[in-house]
Amino acid sequence: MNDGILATDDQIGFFTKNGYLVLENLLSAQEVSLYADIYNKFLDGTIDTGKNRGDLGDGLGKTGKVESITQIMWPSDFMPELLQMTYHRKALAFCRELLGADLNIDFDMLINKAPGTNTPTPWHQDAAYWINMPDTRAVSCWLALDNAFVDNGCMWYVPGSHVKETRPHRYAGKEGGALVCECDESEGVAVEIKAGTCILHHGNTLHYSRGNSTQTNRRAFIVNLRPEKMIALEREKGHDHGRGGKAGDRKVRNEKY
Ligand SMILES: O=C(O)CCC(=O)C(=O)O
Repeated sequence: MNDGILATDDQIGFFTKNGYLVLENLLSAQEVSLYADIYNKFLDGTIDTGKNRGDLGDGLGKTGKVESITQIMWPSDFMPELLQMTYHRKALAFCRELLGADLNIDFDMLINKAPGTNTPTPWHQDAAYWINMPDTRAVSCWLALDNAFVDNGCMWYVPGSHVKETRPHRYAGKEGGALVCECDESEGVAVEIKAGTCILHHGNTLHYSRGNSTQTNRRAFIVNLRPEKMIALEREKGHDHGRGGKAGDRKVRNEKY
């Protein structure tokens, strides 16, 4: 996966069937180290993200100095050069091949599970957080900046769930916090990956991760893409994924149920 390299038929076939796809070694070890340094500046507040920073695990895990699940919306608003760097460029190029040349980046975010925070990300489909759109093509790129494995909160997916109905969602804990739907590990597969590898999932794919019970961070950098016309539709209706200090504005928006 890099600028101008085609997605293979096997990759497209796997994603179409399963609703997720692993892209090994998207970043080199050197690039991982560069991104990890940047990421740490967001985490330690050197880059102040104000109310774009929130706790996705609010009400789900322990309370303390560190968020149960740190979520920072729109890191590229605070560091615009990220948009021109390897990860965003490769994500855009590959996803256009996977789902269409009209795709663009909708938003980006950081989700970290700090050491010992032990807070699972509840089972959900991203589509539940979003307004219903006539074109449902959507893909999230989940780049690991640490090796991600079961005990520190690697991602789990339910293969094939992206082509089924979006399940009813509700708040998992506090109002404004993470959403959850009925699902459990027996339906899913855990996808352990190395730092520098990226997993793509469709906007309707059921996913989840266990809490981090280890002594090191589990840092993920996420870039979300969809057709430009759908991005324009969202903005027209006032939806911008927590931009401008609204990280805690999470709710069921697909409004089917
Ligand atoms: O990193 C996690 O634990 C959850 C990520 C997630 O839900 C997403 O990228 O849509």
